[in-house]
Order: sequence, then C-alpha cells, then structure tokens
Amino acid sequence: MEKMQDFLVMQQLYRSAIREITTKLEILDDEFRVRYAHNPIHHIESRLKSLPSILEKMQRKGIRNQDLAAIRRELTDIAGVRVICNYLHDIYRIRDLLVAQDDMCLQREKDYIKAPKENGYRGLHLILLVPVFLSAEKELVPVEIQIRTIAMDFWASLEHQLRYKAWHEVPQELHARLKRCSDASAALDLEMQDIFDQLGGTDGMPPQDQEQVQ
Ligand code: 0O2
Repeated sequence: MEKMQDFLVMQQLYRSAIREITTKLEILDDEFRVRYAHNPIHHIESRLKSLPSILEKMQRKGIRNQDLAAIRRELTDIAGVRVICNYLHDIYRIRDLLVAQDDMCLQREKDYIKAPKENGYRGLHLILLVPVFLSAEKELVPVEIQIRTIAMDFWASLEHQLRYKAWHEVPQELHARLKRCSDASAALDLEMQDIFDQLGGTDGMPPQDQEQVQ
C-alpha cells in the first residue's frame, strides 16, 4: 500500500514535468503564429510510462533492483513528449529555443535525423531535466522529448504497428522496403522545406543552428 502511494507520488511528479514542457512548447508555437504567421508545431503528444512498461524495461535492461529510486535513476523515459513539427528546420528551431531556456538542462541528445537508425527510424531525441516546484522542494525531472516531422512520424507510427502486427519480427525482405519508405519520407521533408523556403516562409524568423541542419 505504502509502495503504491510512493508510485502515485512519482507519477504526479512526472505528469507535472510533462505539463511544464507542453506549456513551454505551446507558448513557443503560439508566439511563432503571432509574430511570423507560422506554426512550427503540428501537434504534441505525451504519455506517462505505465507500471507494466516500466517493469518490463527494467527487466530488459537486466536491472534486478526495481525499487522506485532505481527506476528513477535508470529510466529517463518515464515522462515522454512527442512534438510533431511541420518542417525539418522547425525541429532544430524548437530544439534550440527549448534548450536555451535558462531553467532547462539538456542531459542527453540523440540525432537520428543526421544519423538515422539502420532500419530507417528518424527523429531528434532529447532528455531534458525539467524543474518541478512542489510544496516543500524543487525536483529536477527527466523528460524524453522526441521531435519529428509529420513524415517521420507517419513512418515511425506505421513501422511500429507493422512490427507489432508481425509479433516484433518483420520478415527480412520487408526491411529493405521499409528502409526505402524512410528514404522517400526524408526526400519529401527536404522538398517540402525547400518549397516553404522559396515562398519566403522563414523570412524574419530567428535562425536555427545551421550546423545541425544538413
Ligand atoms: P515507447 O512506448 O514508444 O516510449 P533508452 O530509453 O535510452 O534506454 P534507447 O533505445 O537508447 O533506450 O532509446 P532511443 O533509441 O533514444 O528511443 C527509444 C524510443 O524512440 C522508443 O520508445 C520509440 O518511441 C522510439 N524509437 C526508437 N527507435 C525506433 C524505431 O526503430 N521505430 C519506431 N517506430 N520507434 C523507435 P520505446 O521504448 O520503444 O517505447
């Protein structure tokens, strides 16, 4: 009973961190709409990892000690926020603006856009430490943020469904076709970005880190 209460308290903490990040993202998107008549964000999704998923992941990582302190230490994706952007450059713009906020601390970054996974998965993953102010103290809570374009999200969602449908094992010959679909979606992202730029879409907007954009 006591453990369950501790788990509920932990969930409340991670849920609060999700709200903090979501509000920050909505404020940025709103500002861009008003200042530049452009919404960088198409939509935002979020999820709190369920207890069975947490225990399954701890087991998968081979961690025997499954008390709450170990869970909080080992898992950085208990709170997850997925940001679906309209254009490729919006991803890095949102990333830069979020990371630049002085209460945000970037703990880890994986750029699967610059270096896609072997199967074709693309997306920018950040682990941000988000301050949550409680009645007695301030807690820094890790939140996994996945930033993708609509095309990247389309591919990842269907690939995930297909893997599930095939009981986690996609036949070998279909891997190459899935990878080709990912390449096609990457080409689509570049083309749509170029069309947007040609129409002066980025005029006046703060530049994103050019280093990160191919
Ligand atoms: P869910 O329910 O989607 O959250 P770590 O979390 O750091 O211990 P890892 O593998 O280093 O583990 O994390 P990574 O690769 O940075 O990101 C894991 C998450 O990214 C996955 O979460 C997926 O959401 C997404 N992802 C990563 N690779 C793929 C892929 O090949 N296809 C699809 N569709 N999604 C992917 P989970 O843990 O699967 O669960």
